Amino acid sequence: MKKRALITGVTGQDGSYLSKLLLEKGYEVYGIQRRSSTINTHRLDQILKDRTINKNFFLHYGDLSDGTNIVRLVSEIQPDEIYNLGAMSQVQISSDSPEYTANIDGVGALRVLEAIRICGLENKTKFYQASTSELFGKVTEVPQTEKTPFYPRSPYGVAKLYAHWITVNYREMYNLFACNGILFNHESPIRGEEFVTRKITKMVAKIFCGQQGVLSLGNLDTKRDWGYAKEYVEGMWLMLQQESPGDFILATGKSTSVRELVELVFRFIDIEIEWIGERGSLDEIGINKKTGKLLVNIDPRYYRNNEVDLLLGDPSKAKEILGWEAKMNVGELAYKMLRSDIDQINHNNKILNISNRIDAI
Ligand code: NAP
Ligand code: G4F
Repeated sequence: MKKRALITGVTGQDGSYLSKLLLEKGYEVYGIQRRSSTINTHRLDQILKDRTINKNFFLHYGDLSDGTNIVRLVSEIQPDEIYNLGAMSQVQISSDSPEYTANIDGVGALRVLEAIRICGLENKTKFYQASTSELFGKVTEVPQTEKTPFYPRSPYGVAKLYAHWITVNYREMYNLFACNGILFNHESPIRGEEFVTRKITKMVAKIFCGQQGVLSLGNLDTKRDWGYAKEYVEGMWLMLQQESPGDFILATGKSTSVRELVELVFRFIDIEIEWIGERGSLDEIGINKKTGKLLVNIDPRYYRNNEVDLLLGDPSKAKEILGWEAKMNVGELAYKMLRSDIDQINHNNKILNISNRIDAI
């Protein structure tokens, strides 16, 4: 019998990488897809077109707000593993929709855990919760470990805090094999375009391909621990393959500011950014040092009321117990994303070389 995995959030960045990984490992993969008026499966196109693996891949309509739907799917599929990746995952937007975020990101996890219990699968189904470094919020220590106290700073972070603790509670109350993956930011060429890394690589790709544009950003001086999503989904899987369940940080152990990331991505296209104006003010701009052309400005709409200033994870526990370690550094990651964004714009395949200065990072 093939192992069966059920994935919520299958159409997202992590859902698509995890589906591919599990299919390659010989699983049957069942994904919960939201009904939408536009097609939302573009990240799954490769799998859907690949005859060698798509026969083991099944999509079902559902939603984390719909408890009966989840119970029915869990009852029909009888999964060995459930990965709860579905979420309203944009931190800033969670302030516009705090109640929805609590319902999906917080209570949604409870609905999946209850479905396991209602179906009597406590001894069969292992559960992974997509927990997050946003829980550390206003950090109380650097770097953050599994023992660092939580201090979330957004409706997203607070909703995820509920999901995190209800997962721990179901593990302790019902002896469920339930793990929280406390993942630091992880990106890829299929990262959502409203996240800062992809926003930067997409705009720099446009500029490189001769299109007009200025990169409008918020706070340039926040720092994130950015890793490669494809490596992180392997860590999720490893958590569910251990003898006993637990909570694990996945991170690179290095952090970079938004400002540094902007500079490095522009450097790939041989542009050096010069910052002008008071550092950290709304008037600060970034220009092309050689030509004086405006390339970066600050838009207050992207500033956050409750900013999380610095995230830096200590992944030692994952290394020691899971044997997991991040391999790709932020420079290689940014290069990969930029290359992919250029290739998407450059349909006629004109050869466009960007300088690969990863070594300089
Ligand atoms: P993503 O690309 O935004 O994907 C989120 C997924 O959740 C999408 O498939 C989305 O469906 C689905 N979803 C949204 N609302 C839903 C609902 N009401 N019911 C069911 N599904 C719903 O996020 P990601 O980057 O892959 O992240 C995966 C998970 O890890 C999320 O829970 C996120 O909060 C968490 N996380 C991410 C990071 C990171 O850096 N990427 C770090 C820590 C934790 P549509 O495609 O229809 O929108
Ligand atoms: O790319 P971001 O929107 O990611 P953020 O808020 O760190 O959240 C991501 O990582 C979390 C893990 O720590 C996940 F749980 C969550 O689901 C999501 O995947 O913003 C990164 C930083 C922030 O400090 C933000 O203020 O970049 C700063 N920033 C500056 N200008 C911007 C912008 N962020 C966005 N999205 N857009 C800007 O223009």
